[in-house]
Amino acid sequence: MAEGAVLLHGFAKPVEVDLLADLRDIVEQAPFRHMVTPGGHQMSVAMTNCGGLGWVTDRTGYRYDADDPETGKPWPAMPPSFRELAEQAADHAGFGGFSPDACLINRYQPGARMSLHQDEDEEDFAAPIVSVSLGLPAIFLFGGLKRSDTPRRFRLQHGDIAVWGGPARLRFHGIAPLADGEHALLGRQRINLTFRKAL
Ligand code: MD3
Ligand code: FE
Repeated sequence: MAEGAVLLHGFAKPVEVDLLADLRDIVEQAPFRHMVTPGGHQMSVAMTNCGGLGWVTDRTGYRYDADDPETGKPWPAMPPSFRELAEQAADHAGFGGFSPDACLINRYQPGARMSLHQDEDEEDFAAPIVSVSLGLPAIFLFGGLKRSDTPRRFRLQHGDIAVWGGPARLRFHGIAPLADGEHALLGRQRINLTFRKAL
């Protein structure tokens, strides 16, 4: 896709059933919610987390927190099915030794989008980010290092994994409004898992 960005087409398909079973358990403990940005806008994407740290936003800002602000309890643990897949994908992409401490789980229903942004709330930009796409396909917008750089468009499909490291790590990116459709396993939604080393 670009220097530092590797797309592993269909890499998650062999373990899709395990991922979805573990996702159900996580969402029972830490339900999806629409968080509010520091600017006061409610996000169209619903989010939850698993792992030692979770990404949260509210009126006070963006941060990683060990506890779910809705329940006051720690985020559910990162299941081995999630961790092993992310570590194997990072290895395949040439980023050996990746050890994520956070997994942000995004749920897109038709019309939900994520505007262009950089992921810069992590301590160490040397670690890559691994993203797993499940369910309905989405158009991924891949920009440059400046917000004004015109993004290229890539289609991310069920089972695709992308690894973003090196010079790609701080590129602007987003997701175009999700088109409606029906996925055999997930119905009318797209789920994206992003594995990060937050600390
Ligand atoms: C490129 N999520 O959660 S994943 C996010 O599909 C996020 O839900 C999108 O952007 C989604 O922050 C895109 C692909 C992705 C994730 C992190 C990146 C691409 C990236 C970090 C740097 C460059
Ligand atoms: Fe992002």
